[in-house]
Parts: sequence; structure tokens; C-alpha cells
Amino acid sequence: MISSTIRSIISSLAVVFCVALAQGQEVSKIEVTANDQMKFSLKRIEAQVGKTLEITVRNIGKLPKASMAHNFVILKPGSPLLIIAAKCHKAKEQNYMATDAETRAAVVASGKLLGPGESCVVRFTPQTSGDYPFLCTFPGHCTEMNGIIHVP
Ligand SMILES: [Cu+2]
Repeated sequence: MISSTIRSIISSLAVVFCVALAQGQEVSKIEVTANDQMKFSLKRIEAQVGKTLEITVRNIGKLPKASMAHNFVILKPGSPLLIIAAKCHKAKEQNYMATDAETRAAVVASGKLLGPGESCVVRFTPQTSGDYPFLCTFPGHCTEMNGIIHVP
């Protein structure tokens, strides 16, 4: 009697554990392209709390990296996008990713600076709901190359 109760508790715990495991492994994959006209192919992306979003970022342009490169930087909701962008513009030696405390605190995920034909994968698992701004930090790009990852 007792042992069967224990067995049923253990088996229901196992089910809960497996469901949790399956949820943790859930990944949604999307692709975002960036081009020579300073445009991302998406301005708005949907994501879910606790679910990993795997974004393949592809630079489909042809212009040389020195004059037209792109990256994909995701910020916490409410981050000062223009201030972060201005700091990154000055960080040429760091591939336009500033390393000061404010920027590091604001950035939740980012990918490398992409020249023509290059791509990278940016993984992001939102922990709270909100509108997460994303941008390209190459100088002069953020006013065109920005958008929102909406997490309801
Ligand atoms: Cu760009």
C-alpha cells in the first residue's frame, strides 16, 4: 500500500520533470537578414518567456565590411537605445560593442560584426515579459536598423 503510493508519487514526479525538461528545450528559430540599404528584414519579432529564440542573422549585402557591416544587439526593455548606440559607435576597436558598465548591463544578447555574406546565430531566452529593443551598432545604422522583440 505504502510502496504503491510512493511509486505513484515517483512516477508523477517523473512526468513533471520530463515536461519541464521538454519545455526547457523548446527553441524557436528565425532568420533576420541585413542589407546594404541599412535594413533588417524584420522590425518586430515575437518571443515567449522561458523559450529560447535562436536568431540567425545574415548580412546579404555586398559592400565591404569597413563601410557597411552589421551586427544584432538585443537590449533589456527600457534601455536607452540612442545612448548605447552612441557609445558603441566610438568602440571601433571592439567591433562597435562598447564595454562600459551601462552597456554591459543593458545588453542581453549580441552577435559578431558581419561583413558581406557572413552570418551568425544569436540565442536569447527572455526571463520576463516586455519589449526588448534590438539594433545594429555600426555607426549611423541604428536609426534605420532597429526593432522590437515583443514578449507578452
Ligand atoms: Cu548595420
